[in-house]
Amino acid sequence: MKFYDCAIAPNPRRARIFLAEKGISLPMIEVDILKGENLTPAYLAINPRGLLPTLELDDGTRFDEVMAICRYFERIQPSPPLLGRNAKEIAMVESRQRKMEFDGMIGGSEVFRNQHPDFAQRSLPGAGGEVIPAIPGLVERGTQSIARFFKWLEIYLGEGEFVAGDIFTMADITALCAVDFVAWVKFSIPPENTRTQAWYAKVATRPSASA
Ligand SMILES: N[C@@H](CCC(=O)N[C@@H](CS)C(=O)NCC(=O)O)C(=O)O
Repeated sequence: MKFYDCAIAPNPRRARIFLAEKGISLPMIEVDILKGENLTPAYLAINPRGLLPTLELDDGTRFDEVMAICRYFERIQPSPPLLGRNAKEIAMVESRQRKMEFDGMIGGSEVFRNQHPDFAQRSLPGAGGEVIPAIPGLVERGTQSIARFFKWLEIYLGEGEFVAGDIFTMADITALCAVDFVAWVKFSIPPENTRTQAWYAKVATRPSASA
């Protein structure tokens, strides 16, 4: 197997943390997004959408999308469970994970990509040969998504020790990566969100967080 990675990028990090929690190590192939290596013919032959991460199985099958990669490993190595232990938990992890991804990761991406000069013509991730100019108004909308992200994260953490209940799951991994990602564009956990502050201190110091 091979894992096509980009060390600084937040989505590959979600998958790396998941793998580290499961104790799985894979050969990693670094593809530098800032240098545009993901848009070269060599990488587009591996992933025609130019996205990271991508997993390649020993039989040559390749697929991207963090959740697809995580589901694959959850099935072949269920322990420790990171996507829920029963029907109710599976639904809760899915629901919360998506909200952390949409509000936090995508909100952060809207702000970052629509104001960073390196992405002025690459405002959506990946490639298809198109030019996708930045839309300044999306910085404002992304800002609102990030506010939602912090608001709901604090509410969820009032219901249990972790984002989707009493055990650490993929919902925590995505939320952690989103908190660290939105810091790139100068957003941080509001000081009054004390549950989130305490949760962050705990999850950011797990060994997997530095994966
Ligand atoms: N929904 C995808 C998102 C993948 C994604 O957006 N990856 C970014 C890195 S964080 C990327 O490949 N960017 C390529 C680019 O900016 O051209 C997933 O969950 O894997």
